[in-house]
Amino acid sequence: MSELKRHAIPEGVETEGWTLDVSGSVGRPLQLERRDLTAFPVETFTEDFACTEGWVAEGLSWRGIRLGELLDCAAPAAGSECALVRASDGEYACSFTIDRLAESLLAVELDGDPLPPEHGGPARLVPTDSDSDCWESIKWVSEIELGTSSLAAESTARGTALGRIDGA
Ligand SMILES: Nc1nc2c(c(=O)[nH]1)N[C@H]1C(S)=C(S)[C@@H](COP(=O)(O)O)O[C@H]1N2
Ligand SMILES: [Mo]
Repeated sequence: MSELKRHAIPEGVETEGWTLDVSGSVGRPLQLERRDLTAFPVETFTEDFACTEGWVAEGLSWRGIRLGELLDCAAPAAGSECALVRASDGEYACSFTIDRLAESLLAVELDGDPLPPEHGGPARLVPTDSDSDCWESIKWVSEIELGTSSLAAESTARGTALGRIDGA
């Protein structure tokens, strides 16, 4: 298979009036709308995406903003080491070190088209390191909360993804 799998868009996901909050230990909290993203430079990142459920989508070409650019605007407080990235499908959340998050893309295009809502549009967090897990590619990103490493305890993404396998 060479395409992402199509999953239903969960209830409560708002793709029309999308906003992204950057909150927590920042000097300047942000609330961004889709059009605010056009102020940032875009980059392309190409990868094969593999899900632990056993499927692969080859050669995906993501285009979006390097998260570090966004984080700089929010002026992270000294000592911010971790971020919890939340999505609008219920309790879905995943923690990242700030350094890893800064290297990730906030993707708004996939293979040359605007990122479709069924794949997380308008914006999906795409880690750019080679050993990322499928649940870290976060669809419908709604909030990035900066803080200490204690935020990692609030991660639900891994459990949600692995629970889909156990329950299969
Ligand atoms: N918000 C959110 N993002 C998510 C998930 C999810 O349930 N909610 N599932 C993850 C997992 S486990 C996979 S494999 C991919 C699936 O991406 P796709 O639906 O575009 O195929 O989304 C990831 N991102
Ligand atoms: Mo997955």
